[in-house]
Amino acid sequence: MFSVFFLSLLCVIQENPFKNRIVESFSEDGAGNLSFNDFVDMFSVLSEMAPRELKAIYAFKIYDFNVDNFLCKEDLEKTLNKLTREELSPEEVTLVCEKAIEEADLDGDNKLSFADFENMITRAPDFLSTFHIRI
Ligand SMILES: [Ca+2]
Ligand SMILES: [Ca+2]
Repeated sequence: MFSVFFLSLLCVIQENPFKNRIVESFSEDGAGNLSFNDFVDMFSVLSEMAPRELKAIYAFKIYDFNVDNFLCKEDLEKTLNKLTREELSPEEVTLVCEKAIEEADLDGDNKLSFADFENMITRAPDFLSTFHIRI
């Protein structure tokens, strides 16, 4: 039973442009060394059954590349570049990220706190339901 979980998780991670970030985010030491418990946590968050709130917390952690607890323009640019596999021009990436921050930034500090991020997610209802394969 567990080996099926394990293999399906490995497939998801292997095809995923965020695999390094995912593993780092879930490792307790932050350096990508997963204990067995980290691994179980990672599976439960990435599975389809994970609660919405938990997925949102981990999505935020994964996209917060410089780990300052905010998603700034640079974090979003990195995210977008990975998601689009660099198909967009740098100008397009910047534009999309600026617009995304503008729309979701509730307190106007030009970066997204977790509350802002949750606001952004509610505008894209299918984001979390597909998070298990899309991150
Ligand atoms: Ca950040
Ligand atoms: Ca903000």
